[in-house]
Amino acid sequence: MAPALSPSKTRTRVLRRALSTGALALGICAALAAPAVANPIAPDPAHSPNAEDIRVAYWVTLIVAAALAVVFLGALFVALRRFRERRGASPRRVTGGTGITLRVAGALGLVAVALFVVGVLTTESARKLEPSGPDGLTAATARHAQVGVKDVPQPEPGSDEPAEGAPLVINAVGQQWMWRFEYPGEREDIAEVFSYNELVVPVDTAVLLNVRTVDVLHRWFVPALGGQVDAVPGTTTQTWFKADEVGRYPGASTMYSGTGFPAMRIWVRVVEPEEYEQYIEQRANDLTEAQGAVEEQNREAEE
Ligand SMILES: [Cu+2]
Repeated sequence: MAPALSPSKTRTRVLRRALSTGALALGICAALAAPAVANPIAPDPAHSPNAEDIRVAYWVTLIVAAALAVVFLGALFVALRRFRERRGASPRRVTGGTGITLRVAGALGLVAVALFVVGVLTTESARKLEPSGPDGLTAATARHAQVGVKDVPQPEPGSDEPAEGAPLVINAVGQQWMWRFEYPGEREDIAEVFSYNELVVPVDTAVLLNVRTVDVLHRWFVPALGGQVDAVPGTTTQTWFKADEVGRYPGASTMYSGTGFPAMRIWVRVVEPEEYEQYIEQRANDLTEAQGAVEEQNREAEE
């Protein structure tokens, strides 16, 4: 006959069984959910150097926070077990001097300072525009960038020649409730080439966005291509990206801007440089044609 277990041992056994059943259930749920959500705690995969910086900052912060949580909760459980009240004995009194307090506070302070430094470095790196790569559009229109510039050759003062690696400068104008994209380049018949909601850009090319709004506050956010930036009435803000892969990246206006806000989506279609140039040509022809048709109608209306 097995010896009768003490009540505390029975309790430990029940607790252990409950914990392992719970862990098993969680594991099964995670395995089943995995195909649906690639990684539920990770941000979208980065497809631009600045988005990569943001990812690094995210993971460093998450891992440090998780490690601290594990260490402190572990210490708490150990302390609870070790110093709990036992039958027939009074709990041990434990006192810690200022020495241990200062040491723990010092260590935590160092962790906080280290995180702060990582944050400053990654933010600075994410803000700085990188030059276009060898597979990008080389005939990019160079204009002076107001954002910090990381090794981007600036054009000679007074020169119209674009510098190598210079960014493609595009206006992203928010309005209730869509985005209008204005592409660089002189045109004869139309003021400019523009598109709505879908921005088409060449791959491996630094794209500098002048973000504006014609009405209320909007916010630009394409997670795979960098951080969020506000479109503020009366001013121009800038952000940039350099897409590393052809594809279509979704984004959204992430600031509530009125009843039509949910429809205010963004798509960035990244294509090969030749395809970009074809797109701009096609768009220019379509717009010229549309403008001609409108002028024709106006003339007819006047007659
Ligand atoms: Cu908006």
